[in-house]
Amino acid sequence: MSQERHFGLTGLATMGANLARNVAHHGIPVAVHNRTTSRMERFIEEHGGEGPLSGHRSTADWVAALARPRVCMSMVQAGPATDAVIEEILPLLEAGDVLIDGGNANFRDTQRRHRTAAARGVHFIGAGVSGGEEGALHGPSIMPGGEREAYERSVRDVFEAIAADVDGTPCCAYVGPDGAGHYVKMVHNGIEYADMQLIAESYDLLRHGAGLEVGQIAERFERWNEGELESFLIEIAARVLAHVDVSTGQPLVDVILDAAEQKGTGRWTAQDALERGVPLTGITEAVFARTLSALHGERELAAGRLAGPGGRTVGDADPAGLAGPAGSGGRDQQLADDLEQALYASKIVAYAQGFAQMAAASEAEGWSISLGDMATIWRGGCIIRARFLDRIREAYDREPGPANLMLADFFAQALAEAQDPWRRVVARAAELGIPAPAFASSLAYYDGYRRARGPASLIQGLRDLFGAHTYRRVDRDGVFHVMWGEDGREVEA
Ligand code: NBP
Repeated sequence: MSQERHFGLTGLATMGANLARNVAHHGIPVAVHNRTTSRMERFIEEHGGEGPLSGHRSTADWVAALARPRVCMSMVQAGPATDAVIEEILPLLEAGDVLIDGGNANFRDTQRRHRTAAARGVHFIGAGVSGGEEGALHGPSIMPGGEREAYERSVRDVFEAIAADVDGTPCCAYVGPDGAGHYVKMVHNGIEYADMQLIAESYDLLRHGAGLEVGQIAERFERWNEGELESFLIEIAARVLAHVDVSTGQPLVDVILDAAEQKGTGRWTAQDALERGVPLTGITEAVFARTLSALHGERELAAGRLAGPGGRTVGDADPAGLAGPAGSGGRDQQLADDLEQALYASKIVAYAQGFAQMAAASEAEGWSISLGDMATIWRGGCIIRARFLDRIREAYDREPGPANLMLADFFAQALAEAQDPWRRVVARAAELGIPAPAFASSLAYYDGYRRARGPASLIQGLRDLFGAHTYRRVDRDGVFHVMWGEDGREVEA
């Protein structure tokens, strides 16, 4: 039985290959497989000597190589490919075996697959894995969901061994039943969208509003990375901005087509928020900003037609449609100085919204997700790892946790301190005609959330007039309607 492997992995593209290597580097025997055999053979040729790795040509041979109860992981493209793999593996497994899907599955698919596997007595673990190819190899953040007992018994040791580690704590924690792990991974990716959009808007405002050169912006990001904004995304933003294109000698950022692509997890996060009735403005604006960026041809047409501040349209000499503050070509030191705090405040809002969404889903789906644990496992390994996740963890570790992250003392104070520069940045962006949808929507959310009484009373009045939709009153219980077409008297509906 010494030939038997403890962990099986199928799908040896970027993520699967590096995860398999990571597991093997920890001395855990891994059996690997890939639909296209040549990819598996190449993998074994290049990495077979790094640890206890064995390659298998057929799914049946691969499953047979695993010790019972078998623990096997699929790391293939999300969607139909994952279904195809599961369909092939399930009949080969026995009751008590564990099947893990580590792809970026939609959590509703995970719930369905969980039911299918459970009908055969197989434990299904839907695990979100973040960190990209480097994370997969050196320590990702892992968000496993499914049957807790099976996870603890058969998977936990492996995942905790290969996950990133911050202060001795692994960036991996059981999230909750069925689709909870993939749900949390989806929100993680949504927050990543908002984070990246805020960084892109900061760059745009520093360059075309404050008048800084690309290299100066890279230096500024490096400096920001030494303070409250310290995070992987700020660090790599500095690297990308500092990079010079070899063939043209220009900053790389000037030769990359400005049309952002997406694989869908941001859109899922926004769709889920709409369905649950959770205000998720930052992430949703980030998704829309990517879709607007993709309308490249239309934007080029519009650039010469639609006027900006001062009636200016975009000319060849000024492709961004801007020439520094108020078109003067000069420096706006105030804007440059304000951006750090504005970015920090907007980032707090993006995380507050994402955590509120996870809380709402946890309640509705009966998952009992520990929000403090989620902040803990995102501190390392994943794309949104950031210094202030420690603060988020502290906020949710208190009992009772805050209804909204913005209400935790530390963040309420941080937002209060940041609000003046934050407001100036949003106002200045509007004056300059530089789009800053994530900054502006975050501020609007903050202002909307802190209003005890807002203008929705008028919306209710309008709905009652045109559609007899009724309204509730602030001074007594009941549902009311005004007889708009008659004498205007109020009746109880
Ligand atoms: P891809 O998402 O590009 O998937 C390629 C793998 O899927 C290959 O092994 C391919 O096999 C296999 N595959 C496909 Br496509 N269709 C298949 C089918 N019908 N049956 C069996 N295998 C099939 O790989 P990746 O970028 O390594 O990502 C793997 C998973 O991890 C995805 O779900 C992804 O969303 C998730 N993820 C990716 C990242 C990242 O940074 N890339 C980060 C976090 C999570 P073949 O070799 O035979 O074509």
